[in-house]
Amino acid sequence: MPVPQSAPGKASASYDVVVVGAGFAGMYMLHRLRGLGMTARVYEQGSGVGGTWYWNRYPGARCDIESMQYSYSFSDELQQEWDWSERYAPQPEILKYANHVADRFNLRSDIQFDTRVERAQFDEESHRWKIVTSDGDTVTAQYVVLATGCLSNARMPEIKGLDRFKGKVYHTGHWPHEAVDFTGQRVAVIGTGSSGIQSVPVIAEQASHLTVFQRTANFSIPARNAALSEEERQWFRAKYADIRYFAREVSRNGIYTEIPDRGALDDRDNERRARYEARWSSGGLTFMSVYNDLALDKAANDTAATFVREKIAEIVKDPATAKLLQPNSHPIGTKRICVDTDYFAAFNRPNVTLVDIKSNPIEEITAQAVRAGGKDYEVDALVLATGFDAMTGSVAKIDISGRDGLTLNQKWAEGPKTYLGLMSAGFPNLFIVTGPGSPSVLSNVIVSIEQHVDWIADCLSHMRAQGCEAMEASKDAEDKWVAHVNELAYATLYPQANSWYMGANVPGKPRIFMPYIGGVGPYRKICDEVAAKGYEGFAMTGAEQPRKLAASS
Ligand code: N01
Repeated sequence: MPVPQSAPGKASASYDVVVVGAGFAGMYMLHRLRGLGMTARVYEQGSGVGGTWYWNRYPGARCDIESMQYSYSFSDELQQEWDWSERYAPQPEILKYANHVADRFNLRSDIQFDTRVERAQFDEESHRWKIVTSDGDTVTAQYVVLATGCLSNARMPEIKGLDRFKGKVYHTGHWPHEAVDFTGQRVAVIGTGSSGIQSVPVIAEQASHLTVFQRTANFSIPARNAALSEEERQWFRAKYADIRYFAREVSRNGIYTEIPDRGALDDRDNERRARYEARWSSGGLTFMSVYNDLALDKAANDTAATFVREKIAEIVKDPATAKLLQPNSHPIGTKRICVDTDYFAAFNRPNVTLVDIKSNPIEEITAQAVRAGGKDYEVDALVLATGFDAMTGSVAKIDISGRDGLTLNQKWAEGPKTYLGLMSAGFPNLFIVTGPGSPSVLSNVIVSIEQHVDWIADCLSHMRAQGCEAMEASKDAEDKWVAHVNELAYATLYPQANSWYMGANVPGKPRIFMPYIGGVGPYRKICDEVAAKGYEGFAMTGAEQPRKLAASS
């Protein structure tokens, strides 16, 4: 198929679509837009493609979803030809894959790297967006697609004295491109979410001493990572049609795995233990799919949480350290469960110390130490594994104004409001890929990315066929969707945790459960039905009837 491309070189004037971000979402969006014959410009603040996999280069970074599934499905040739080397791909390999996709589909000519979108302003007369970039360019586009990622805005913790520290400071979400060698150094890791848990065992191998500062103990399941054999790859490849269908249409989380047929309390103690043992041995996120009520029923959840706590006590030799590492503050799975390689065992090493900063908070950072509980822990380097301003952080950094000059930050001041996680009322022709209110971070995100991108591309094609030039979520549909997202979330145990799903990790951020918990399969059906009913809940306006939109919102 001939691929229409926008003029290469300096952005000058106008495009059908401006896409923000060249991660997995932005790249696939560009590919689909070209297929529709639309002109598009992708702006990417990094110097390369890959999004989260471009930035998160910390030691031990790898995907917690199996590589054969954490990959694009839109091209059968691509999925048949790419060789994943391990069950869980390490970050460099995922980045290599992203670059391969960019080259294979010739995407780079429409991507402008090292460029941030600073501002986007909707013009109500022309129904077009005016976009201002960090290099001072102003371009216009009929549509803007925010493919900015859910976990791409690394968050520096507010710790007194951080700027006075004389050693090197690294954030896991913004890791340098050159190799970092901790050999012979005293290193501190602050934070024990997925990034901390993945990096601790690897840094421990290098550092002369590693001190881990833990505020909240986390549940983590062994990855059981291993090299993939050619046989295993071929098994997946032969079954890809079924696997991808299941992930998209049937599963709740975009992962090919058994669907549990019973609750945890339906089994006797020994049967339950045997099931948990089996999943612990096979490893990975699907530990939470042993039973169908682990996210719903506290008593059921307690059985899984107790099992993991017992495992931690078996692995960690020092009882006091084991006790500190046993999570007790939240039901298992209500903070994103971690998947590790030898995390708990790392605390058996003589060069690793755990410091409990829940009971003895960090007071300050001095020129050469982390001071907590009145004690100075002297270190040469600080690793901040303190997470992200998730789901809304990267959108909030762009100054977006819609109808009547209302900014998206003003509209979302009390929490993000979207219809289907795809659009926000008052912001016509602005789409969000895996936005708040969609399954996004509760799923194998590439499955959710492909679903959103396909939906948006089909929608643009429909608008073109109907001669529409603007589309907008109605406020009524949005209010109902936000209520639905909340109702489902509060029927689960998730809101019991101070998680980044709730915005609880960012001081001052509104506490609202942001992702849609109803499941990937059911969510897709809802989106498809909305489209089949002529984009129910959205108002579309043709060039000749511009007032209809304003009246409907
Ligand atoms: O971030 P987090 P992350 N002082 O927010 C602590 C994805 N991911 O980068 O829990 C001291 O989970 C904070 O403590 P607390 C994955 O979806 C995927 O680890 O707030 N401590 C917590 O321990 C994941 O869920 C992979 O009490 C402070 C930690 O820092 C998401 O990204 C790999 C602090 C932050 O944990 C985020 O993970 C990595 C402070 N001021 C990440 N502020 C894959 O495997 C924060 N903390 C694909």
